[in-house]
Amino acid sequence: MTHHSGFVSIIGRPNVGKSTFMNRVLGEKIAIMSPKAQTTRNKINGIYTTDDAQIVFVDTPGVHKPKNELDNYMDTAALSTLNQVDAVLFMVPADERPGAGDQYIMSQLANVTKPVYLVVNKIDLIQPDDLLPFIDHYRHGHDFAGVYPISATEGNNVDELLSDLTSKLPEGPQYYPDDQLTDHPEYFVVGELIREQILHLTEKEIPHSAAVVVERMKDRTENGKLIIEAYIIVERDGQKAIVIGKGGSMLKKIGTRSRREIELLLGEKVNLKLWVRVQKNWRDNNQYLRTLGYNM
Ligand code: GDP
Ligand code: K
Ligand code: MG
Repeated sequence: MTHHSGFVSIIGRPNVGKSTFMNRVLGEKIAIMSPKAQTTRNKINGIYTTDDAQIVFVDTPGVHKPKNELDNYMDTAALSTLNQVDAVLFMVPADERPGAGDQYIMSQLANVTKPVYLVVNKIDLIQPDDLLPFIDHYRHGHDFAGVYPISATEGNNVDELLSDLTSKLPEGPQYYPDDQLTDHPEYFVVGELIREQILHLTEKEIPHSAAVVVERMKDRTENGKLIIEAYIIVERDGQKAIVIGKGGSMLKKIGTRSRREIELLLGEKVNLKLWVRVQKNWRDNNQYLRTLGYNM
């Protein structure tokens, strides 16, 4: 039996379900998900391993119009993958009309020589009849290697897409061990799980203004718990007050919920210590972006 391996980039507008799809394929949460745009800020590699293939999925930030240096970083992170991978999944939502954002991504796809698949996600939200004209519209814009209507949340058609994709990847060895799900360090995923709760629990500009830095996750307390110390970075004093909440109530909620997720990820008990820091305009500060791991 021949073994296939390669990198596959998942690209599309914010909120079409890229991270949800990758997590479904991996069977575990590697990339955080939320109904808010810009949930995914970095490229997240998810490693999918079967007997005859290993696919490294590159979950990218949604491509959108840049308003600051962080936005620029996110667009570059997404689009720069296009010619570095062995195949591309272009994901669009079945429940929304094609828009300017999709047109822009299509124009970028024109230069891609590797197979590009059109993945129409969220088919659970529409009537099957509504699908064909929709697909036709995209088909006119690119010669796709395949078209797959799927539901990332319910799983329809995902296996079919995976086996087609596998057959198109180059022959190659297994690069990572069977049980490795991502090549990001654990502290990165831990920081993301904390940021996910901030996305879910806060409103307006806070989700976009917040970053998380995990400073320490090693030593154990006497009762055997892993101590994790992390900072939530915001841009203004007012935001700090909101993230802390009345009598610390919001910070406590963020801490409790993310601790549960971190314990699931790591499979051990955690003592999570959270602080909030103000760093003015960090999203426009290239040097600070680098210290947060958003490396241009
Ligand atoms: P991303 O920004 O493209 O990574 O999108 P996310 O994976 O963060 O998902 C955005 C929102 O769409 C979340 O609220 C998901 O639960 C939802 N979503 C993703 N896939 C599906 C799907 O197949 N069906 C439905 N109904 N919702 C979905
Ligand atoms: K999202
Ligand atoms: Mg995402």
